[in-house]
Amino acid sequence: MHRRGFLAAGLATVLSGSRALAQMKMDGMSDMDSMSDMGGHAGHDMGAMALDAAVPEGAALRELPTLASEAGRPGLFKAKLTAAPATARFAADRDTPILAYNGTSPGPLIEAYEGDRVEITFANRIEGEQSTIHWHGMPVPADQDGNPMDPVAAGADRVYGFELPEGSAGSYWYHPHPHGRTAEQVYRGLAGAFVVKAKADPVPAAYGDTVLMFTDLRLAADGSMPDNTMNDLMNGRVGDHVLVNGQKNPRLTVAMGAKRRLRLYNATNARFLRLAFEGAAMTIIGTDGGLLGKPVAANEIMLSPAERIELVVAFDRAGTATLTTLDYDRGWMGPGRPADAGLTLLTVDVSKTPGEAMPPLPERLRPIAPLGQPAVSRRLVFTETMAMNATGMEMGFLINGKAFDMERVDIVARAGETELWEIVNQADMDHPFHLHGTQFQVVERERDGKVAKPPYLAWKDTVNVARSETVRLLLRQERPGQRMYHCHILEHEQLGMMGILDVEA
Ligand SMILES: [Cu+2]
Repeated sequence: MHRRGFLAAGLATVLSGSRALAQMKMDGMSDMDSMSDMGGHAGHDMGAMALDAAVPEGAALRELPTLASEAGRPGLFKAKLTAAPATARFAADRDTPILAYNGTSPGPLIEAYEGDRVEITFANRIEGEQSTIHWHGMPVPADQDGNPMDPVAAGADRVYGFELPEGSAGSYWYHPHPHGRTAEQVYRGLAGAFVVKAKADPVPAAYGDTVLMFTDLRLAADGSMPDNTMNDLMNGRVGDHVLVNGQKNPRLTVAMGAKRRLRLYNATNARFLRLAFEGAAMTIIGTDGGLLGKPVAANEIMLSPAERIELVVAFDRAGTATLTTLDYDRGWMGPGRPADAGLTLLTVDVSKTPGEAMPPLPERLRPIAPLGQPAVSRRLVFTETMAMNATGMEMGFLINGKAFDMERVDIVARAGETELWEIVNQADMDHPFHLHGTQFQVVERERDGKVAKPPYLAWKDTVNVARSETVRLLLRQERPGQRMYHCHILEHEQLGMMGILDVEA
């Protein structure tokens, strides 16, 4: 098998180019059905029900365990993260072999402060596989960022060390990024939240601060996690159960009138989460890279894979409030499109008795300065290809016509210079674009000739680029070294939709 491809030997038709893909979608998927017969996961319609193990719902929401610092003094966060096989209980009566950081999935919550130095020893105890830890969204030096070019061998340890600059408070995360194994290591359980706290936080402490990390579980009847199928490689792996902090539809109890600060993380490989809070009022206060300039009321939010959003949710009505999914069509290929709408991810019981009065949310949160005029403009075009080779069909996910090559630098930039990046999606699926090393500002979206400005200025490290859409963003890399940019549907990244940016001092 080609390292970037996958095979569909049952396909009789020779297809090439993304138009062929679109044609297949319109043709009623007869070819794709034969693919799923060969092992493609068909979602909820074909055989999947028989395969599924039931996952119980409704237990009290677990807050993520925090990683304790061993430094014994403020200003230094020092700890160890061990990636290793572990066992989880998702179904009531059987164990699931997973991969875990320090025995838990999601991994332990890391909380540190702006200005802190971080030193984390990573122990890779995954048998026979290299790994890394990528500090997703964080302003860390290139050689500490867990690039695929810097693998940690099975059985080896390494220390990641970096400073958290002033102004870097935000909702980041950590996950593996080894060459060719990222998708599998993440869906088997390796991901955790890293919250950088501000020394002076404008959000009232009375709201609490709770991480809700969404992952996406597929469970076979024996409790195991099935391997990726061809359908997964094409669409990205979507599971059968969306979990919150490892639990299905957990319950949270709050007093009437309570306001809660919630940090929502899409840590799934490939599931798009369009969400609404029924029975409670949402206000967006932050994105990937921290707080907005001012709060923005929202009826619904959209989290594509790897995105985060910070909310204040007001529970002003007694009874039940639910965080539910809405339908979102991200350009599914072939059969087995998962049922996106109507899943309840979290249930909140709001008591009849009012709680203590909550302080108001400030009208201003923190200033965000626009990045200003770019010195350089770049254009990145995303395409999908499908072609026959000697052994079968091969699918490619490309940027500017090229699949990822670890030996090739795709873009050379200069540290400290503002750039305009235009991400053009000419493919048939949405692709969430992620860049390492810095936070960017989305300035414009264009689709069918219509140009729209984003509703608010925000710091982002991941942005969805819908099919046929162009997203323009401004960015500045402050530190030299090699940085990855890629689609955060992890199966697409693995099949080639990634490049290397070399930032020169
Ligand atoms: Cu993609």
